[in-house]
Amino acid sequence: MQRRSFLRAGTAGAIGTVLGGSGLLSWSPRAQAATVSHTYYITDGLIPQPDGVSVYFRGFSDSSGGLQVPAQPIIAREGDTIRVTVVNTLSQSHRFTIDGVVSSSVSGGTTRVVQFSAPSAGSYLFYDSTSEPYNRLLGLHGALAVMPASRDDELYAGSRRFDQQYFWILNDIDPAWHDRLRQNRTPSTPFVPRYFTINGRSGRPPGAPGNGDPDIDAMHAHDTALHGQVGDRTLIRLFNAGLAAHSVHWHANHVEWLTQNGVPRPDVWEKDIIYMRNNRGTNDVIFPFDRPPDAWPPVTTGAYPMHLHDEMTQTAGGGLYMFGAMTDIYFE
Ligand SMILES: [Cu+2]
Repeated sequence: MQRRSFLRAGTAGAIGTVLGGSGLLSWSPRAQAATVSHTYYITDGLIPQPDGVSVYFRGFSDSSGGLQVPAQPIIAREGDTIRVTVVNTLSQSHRFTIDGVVSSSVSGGTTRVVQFSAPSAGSYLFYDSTSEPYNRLLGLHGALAVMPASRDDELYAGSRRFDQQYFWILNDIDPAWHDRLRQNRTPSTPFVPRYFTINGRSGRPPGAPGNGDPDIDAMHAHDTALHGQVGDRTLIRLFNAGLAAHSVHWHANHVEWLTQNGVPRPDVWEKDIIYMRNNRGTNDVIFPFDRPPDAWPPVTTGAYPMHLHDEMTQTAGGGLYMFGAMTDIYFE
């Protein structure tokens, strides 16, 4: 196996702009610390859901005319300075927050440069903490990965190693809440999520509109579906931007569970299901792309699912099955 050092990341649903494709982001180790810059435009708009209903979202987008949920990830290294320019195109004030690292407000219609030192190696959710949790649920969230200073294949110095990495951000959507927030009013009904997304998309099973379209179908999206050959150890940085806790289940292999909510686990367990805490829970795991041990006769290629084992998340619109938070794993 050829060792590959690249990151898979990409755009989610976009409105009024051409999707950016899979957006493979290269990463290579460098001798010097650097300033990593990214500009986000806080925008809003409607994103169609699997049952055809268009729901209001806000996002940290790559252009003033687009809408991206979640934001494009930021990748930095320990020692770097991270410089995020936030252009708030909306009229209300919003924030750029990473818990324990930075929190800066950006008034409506203004631009603010948020500069901070990269925190220690690991995975971080950035989000708008204004009117928590509402703006986070509306889509104002994204991921920051900080690589160790000296290596491009470890999660933190001395961790188990990987060959490629992905970001999976989960969210739960209650359209009644989103509609209420669109009117700048506070939700007054219990939280009843009807859509469940991974990197902003839901599954589209065979026969459904959008099936197989990587811009729409979470089972085929370039930034969610895992692709690898046997031995291509794959780090997955998982984030839960939503209000519901989840149980994440991989088929084919167990994952090596490295961290939970930002803390390295004392023992690396190999598990097929892990718990995702709600409200900004995180996990880092390695999907090892080992030959699927339970297959007979033995195989080295094939497609397997990753889905959540809390059943509501596998539906959309209150019952459409296989239109929820799931993706596929391709042994190539
Ligand atoms: Cu399963």
